[in-house]
Amino acid sequence: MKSALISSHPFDDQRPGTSGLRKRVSDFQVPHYLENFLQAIFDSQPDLRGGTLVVGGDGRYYNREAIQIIIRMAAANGVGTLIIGLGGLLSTPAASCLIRKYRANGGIILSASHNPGGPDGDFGIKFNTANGGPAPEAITELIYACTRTVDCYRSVDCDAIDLDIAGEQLMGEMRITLIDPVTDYAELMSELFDFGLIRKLFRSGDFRMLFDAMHAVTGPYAHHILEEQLQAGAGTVINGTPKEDFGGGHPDPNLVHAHEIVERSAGVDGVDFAAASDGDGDRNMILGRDFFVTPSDSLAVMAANAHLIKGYRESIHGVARSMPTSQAVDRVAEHLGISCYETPTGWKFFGNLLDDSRITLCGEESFGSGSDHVQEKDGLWAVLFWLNLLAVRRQSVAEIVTEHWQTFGRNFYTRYDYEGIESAAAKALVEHLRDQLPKLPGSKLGAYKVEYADDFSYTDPVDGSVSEHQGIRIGFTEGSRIVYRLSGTGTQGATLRIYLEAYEADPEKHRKETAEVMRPLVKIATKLAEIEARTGRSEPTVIT
Ligand code: VG1
Ligand code: CO
Repeated sequence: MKSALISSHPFDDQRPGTSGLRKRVSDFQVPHYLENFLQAIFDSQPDLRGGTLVVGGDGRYYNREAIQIIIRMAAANGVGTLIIGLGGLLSTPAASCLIRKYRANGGIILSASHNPGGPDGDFGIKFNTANGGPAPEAITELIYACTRTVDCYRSVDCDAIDLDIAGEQLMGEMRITLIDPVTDYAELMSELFDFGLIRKLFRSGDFRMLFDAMHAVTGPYAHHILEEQLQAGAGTVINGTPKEDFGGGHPDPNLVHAHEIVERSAGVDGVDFAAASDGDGDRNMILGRDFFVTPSDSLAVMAANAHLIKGYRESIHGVARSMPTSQAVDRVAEHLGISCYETPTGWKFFGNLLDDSRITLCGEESFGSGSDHVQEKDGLWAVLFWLNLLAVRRQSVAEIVTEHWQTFGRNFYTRYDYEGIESAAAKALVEHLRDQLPKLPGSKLGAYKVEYADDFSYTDPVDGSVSEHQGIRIGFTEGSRIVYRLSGTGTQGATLRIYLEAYEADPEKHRKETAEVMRPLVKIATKLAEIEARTGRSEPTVIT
């Protein structure tokens, strides 16, 4: 089979963001655009030559075409073995699981996560390293540097591979293995959680759950694990067939986009437990009857109860959260006498801490949590963790969380997103905030006194690498916080995120509405950043 060198020209917009390179589908369809980025991966990762590469995606529009391009370019770039999920499907955590299990040299995951799909939607590509985790900044920067000079790429000319037939085949000297995307992942889950006990919970007859796969990749995983292995009953999984356009929806598991399970877990007839996952299966939303568990609380509850769960019974080494995530888990860590790390947004920053066994559990406010079982956040894992916990404690979700608050206090939390604002205005807004930082400490904003104000910088404790400008933090003396940062996953204009947190120790006040508690902080945050004047927006696009 002959490998050809095809000439192209460098694109200047291929710097990966928070989680890989994300663009409109139409951008990826520009001739040579995807190919150039792939060549940059192959050029910067010499271990892939003769090595093993895992490939799969969330099934969105252009997934199959992109995989055929990867196959041809992998063969031309001397990859030894390609492991591909049948049908081109792999959830992000399942890809991480396969990279680790089969000791691959890396993986390529095709996904734009929770961003909408379809011909007019988004597409994305992420490179994961041999530890199974998202490439750290040093590597994404190297890939980016390569994209700046790539003016040709290698590919072979051959017929498309049938992605729907399991088994092995050869393409020239490269071995291609198409494997069931669910099997290995499901096996790992059964090692971590007490499937017998969860089955008992479902058999008891007084426990009902719903899982919304949002027409995205977790459908097959959830059908197999929840309905077949755990016998949760047919109909437990809704929207369980992956569609190229996610049924026209927005595969983002939050109260707005996963509203069907919000409705079906409400009221006396509501199910006891409901959950959803995103496009690529790494996010999760957890609901009880009439009860929403914030992702920050979910992480804290998991840490406090890990000793009750089979795979975490021995001990947890430590925990980590992204900087904007609420400090609920910090209080648990303190109570347990374990370390708690605060990292920049994005899973790649947990990688070294997990590899170095400094942490066992970690999470982000953006509906992501995970552990050292893989090197990615993991939606179904979080759902199974909660199921296992409910099976052990035999209490409702609401009871478990309110008891947690009684012990540790409650961190009220909310996030305001202003999507699609003009990039220049967003940049200027952040600059304006940065300029105010030196004079803020000690000053009063409303009824609050500023304790610290900074632009978050992180020094990785394992390799010493420094990541600057990771978000503006303003902390108040009584424990509340305001955080501002610009999203690194959007594809149009800029998205400003404002994260607000307020701590309340008094159980009498835990039942208050979040919106009510947050009102004074919202006022301060929007005024300080001059949101309306600078962006023309009086309201955020989404509140979570
Ligand atoms: C967002 C979230 C971040 C998450 C990232 C990828 O990034 O805030 O916590 O790690 O998405 O998640 P940003 O830069 O837009 O705030 V996923 O599920 O898209 O892989
Ligand atoms: Co995702």
